[in-house]
Amino acid sequence: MKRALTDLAIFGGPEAFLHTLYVGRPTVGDRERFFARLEWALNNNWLTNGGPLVREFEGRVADLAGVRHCVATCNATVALQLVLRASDVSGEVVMPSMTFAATAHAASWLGLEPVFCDVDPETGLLDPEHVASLVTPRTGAIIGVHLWGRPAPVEALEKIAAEHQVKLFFDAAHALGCTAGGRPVGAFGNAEVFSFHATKAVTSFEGGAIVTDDGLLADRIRAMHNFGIAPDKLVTDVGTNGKMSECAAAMGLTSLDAFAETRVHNRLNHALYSDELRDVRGISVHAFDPGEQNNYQYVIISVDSAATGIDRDQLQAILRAEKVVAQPYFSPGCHQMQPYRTEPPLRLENTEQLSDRVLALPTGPAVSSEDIRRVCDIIRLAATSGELINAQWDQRTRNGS
Ligand code: T4K
Repeated sequence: MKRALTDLAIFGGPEAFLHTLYVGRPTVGDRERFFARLEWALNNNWLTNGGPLVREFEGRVADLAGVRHCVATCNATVALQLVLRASDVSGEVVMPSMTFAATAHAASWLGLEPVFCDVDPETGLLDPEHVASLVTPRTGAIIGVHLWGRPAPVEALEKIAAEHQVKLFFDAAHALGCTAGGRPVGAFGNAEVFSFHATKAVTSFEGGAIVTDDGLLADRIRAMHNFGIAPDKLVTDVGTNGKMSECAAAMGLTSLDAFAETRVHNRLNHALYSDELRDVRGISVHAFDPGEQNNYQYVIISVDSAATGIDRDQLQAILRAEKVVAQPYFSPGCHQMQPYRTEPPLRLENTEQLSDRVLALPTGPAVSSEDIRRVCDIIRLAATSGELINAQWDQRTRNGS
């Protein structure tokens, strides 16, 4: 256990971990099952273009989301593009700035204009009042993001979308298996999009899925993700290649098999982080609504530098030196990123404050209770030694280290 500043690796102490701890280690599940599925796909001589494993994966994701249709894709970014294009969205798309760049890129890549909205300062979720104020005749769609697996204010957004007759989609990249008002994420708005990237609670190496109850939209997306080829083999739309392969589906199915276990592990990890850090002034663990289901794939802390004396970036550097790779999800907000910056700068006060403070800590089945206790010891020591750290930090900077 580290007790003095000199114990911290950043000030010359030994690293706390032999092996690096990461946010979002892949949850591959039972390797034998994965290899068996892969072998089966190879024997089946069918590797992509809507093969049986992809169809099975789509069925299981649709069931989990409680919807009628699912189209699996090569990733969630392309899935978002497909949804927007297949829905004939034009003009502006209102979305939170507090999200991964992919949400904005998906719209921008199609020539649509992201209009960034502020978020609730506590939850990081879209502020419906601000959304309503940004909807104009140029608005083609609203994209809500279920940030860190917490459901966006779906009812309020559905009301705004209906009132203004604009399309509503949800970026549910973080929210597989989560609920909003007790209903599974997946069935809200016109369509929702999941990610099965390597770092997600369920992975297919790279992968995504569009889920919807709208059969016509699903048919159009299914054609569009396969070069615009309709079931009668005629090209009916400008399409792209957004398909999921059988190999990815084999991984996705195997990771899905392990999802219940992953979720329990993540929930226990989240509870342990919350317990361990409860009394640390200036550090708060973002809580999830106990009335909803969550996948707990992200453990997000907020660093109040006025209370700790150190800021989020310093804490991230201190952890990094100990071989703990924490991630500032998401910082900066999209509106402050180079492609989206404006002059004069757009100010989104809550997003800016939140994105300066948040840090995602390592979790997932690869992270044990012992790991978490050790990470929390480091955070506790750092958060209660702000003044001393800053004195030495200046010294390090002057020494050029
Ligand atoms: N919408 C939202 C709200 C999203 O968060 C995302 C993706 C998307 C849309 C788009 O989904 P996809 O098109 O990707 O399906 C990562 C992921 O690349 C990205 O998928 C994810 N969100 C985002 C939150 O995280 P980076 O740049 O932080 O990745 P990287 O390489 O720094 O890795 C993150 C952590 O995971 C590190 O601690 C290392 C560890 N890691 C990573 C990989 C790739 C592993 O342990 N194993 C691995 O294989 O973006």
